[in-house]
Amino acid sequence: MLIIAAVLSGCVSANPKVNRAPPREYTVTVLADRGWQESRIRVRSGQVIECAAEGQWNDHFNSYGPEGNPEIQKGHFSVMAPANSLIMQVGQHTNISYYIGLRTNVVAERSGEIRFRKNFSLPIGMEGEVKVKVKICDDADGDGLADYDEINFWKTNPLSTDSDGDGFNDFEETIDIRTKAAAAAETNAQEQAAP
Ligand SMILES: [Ca+2]
Ligand SMILES: [Ca+2]
Repeated sequence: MLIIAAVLSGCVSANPKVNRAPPREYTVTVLADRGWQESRIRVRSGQVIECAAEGQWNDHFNSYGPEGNPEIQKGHFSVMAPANSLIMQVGQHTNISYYIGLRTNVVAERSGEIRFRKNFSLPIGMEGEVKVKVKICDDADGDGLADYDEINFWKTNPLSTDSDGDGFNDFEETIDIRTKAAAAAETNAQEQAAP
């Protein structure tokens, strides 16, 4: 019996832990005239990295936002992404890059420090900067909703991808709620605006 208890407790400790702390938030400046730029933000494998970027990079002819130039695709960093767009890696010596653009959520495939750069173009003659708001969230059940938001906002189970067991996962259900809430707010505004 003791052996079974030991094995069971081993299983329990292997379960994902729910992190009740609010997400960590940072702002990172990414310069146009540099290569990879370290952020000093470390993530663990499985954490969700939420990025929202704004600002502009310029050369003599054009300005580019974080979404880059969609007419020219470049695949120099193992991701096919618009030229002059914002891209990210987790750690050095990785062959995985992520296209960030204006707004993207990434699940870290490994642990390490995240870093950013402008997708391939010659940095010479370019200037400007893009600011990236970065939010690091734990997501114990891997459903794309942060533990903190599940506990405090959605009131869903941070250890279940389908809290009410109806076959629709929590992420899909919260998208639905968000859409309905936005529509209701719009209807309210229209009703109030009506004479
Ligand atoms: Ca979750
Ligand atoms: Ca459900």
